[in-house]
Amino acid sequence: MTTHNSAVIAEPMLLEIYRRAALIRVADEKFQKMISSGQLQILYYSPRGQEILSAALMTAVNVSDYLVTTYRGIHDQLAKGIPLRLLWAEFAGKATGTCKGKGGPMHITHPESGVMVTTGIVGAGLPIANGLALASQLAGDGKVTVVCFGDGATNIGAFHEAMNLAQIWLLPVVFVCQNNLYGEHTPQAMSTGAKELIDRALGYGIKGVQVNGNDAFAMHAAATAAVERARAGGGPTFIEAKTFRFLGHLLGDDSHYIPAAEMAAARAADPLPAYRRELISRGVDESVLSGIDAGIAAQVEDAAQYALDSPYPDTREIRVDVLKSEIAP
Ligand SMILES: Cc1ncc(C[n+]2csc(CCOP(=O)(O)OP(=O)(O)O)c2C)c(N)n1
Ligand SMILES: [Mg+2]
Repeated sequence: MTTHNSAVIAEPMLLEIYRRAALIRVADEKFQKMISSGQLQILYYSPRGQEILSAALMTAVNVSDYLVTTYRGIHDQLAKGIPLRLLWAEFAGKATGTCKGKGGPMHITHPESGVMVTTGIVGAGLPIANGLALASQLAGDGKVTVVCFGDGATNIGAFHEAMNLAQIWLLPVVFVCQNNLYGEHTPQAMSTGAKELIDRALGYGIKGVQVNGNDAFAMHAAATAAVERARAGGGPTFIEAKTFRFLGHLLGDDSHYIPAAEMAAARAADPLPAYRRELISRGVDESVLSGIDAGIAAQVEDAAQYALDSPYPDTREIRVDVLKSEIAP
């Protein structure tokens, strides 16, 4: 497994990874507060613990590159660059959201940021990503599609079909398995015969990379290599990025099925504070990071208030955007 890669990442990029990861962390905490206090009534799948993975991954792609992600996708969506206000408003079901409040948290879509689909159907994103990548290949537009999914998704038929087809057609797609070791309440060993998920790539002749997803340097390097390879016509890569979810499957889950020692060890190695310490040890001034933190805190408060103040969609909107040729209200 790849951990700390010695490849040098320039300081602006290191700070950008920090900014995106910190934004995810603060937004996640605010979402939790709003849900616990009843200001927001949604099912919430926290990405807590997986912030660095997304930030390091999405800084390896362009805004115009495509992303397909899942219900546990707020880290990916924010790291890809969806404006915070629009994301928050969509989570709150408001007319100012990315999908005019009609998609909700499970269906975040914002093509302007390259976020093409968010799906609640486990494994469903992979064939869709192939479709996007095929369109790019045919158009020759040079775009790469990244699709994120969990370890549990690697047991779904669509995963296997999509991996096979992507390799045969050398599609410009990067399959990123965010392996947090659990699917709902089931540990990987109880649902999956293969010990290492990376081995699944072998069966399809796909290049497989196993990486510590919580290590920003290793994750960014692995993602950059996979994206460059796809863009150059080299075909797909399967990245197994090891990580951990700190708050169970969805908000309110007490994680009783996770051994206490496993949870404690994961929390002690919380990737975001570890990355912050690493940056300081590399000479980044703490005041620079604190300045980023302060800006994010204000941005999050602003977005949350924007969502609360925004109106719900008009009921006449219900039949609009359903079909390509819209039905007039
Ligand atoms: C096809 C399908 N089967 C089952 C479910 C119910 N379900 C929702 S999330 C989930 C667990 C998926 O785990 P994983 O892929 O590891 O993602 P994680 O939640 O850990 O990020 C399951 C089984 C579903 N949404 N879709
Ligand atoms: Mg999982």
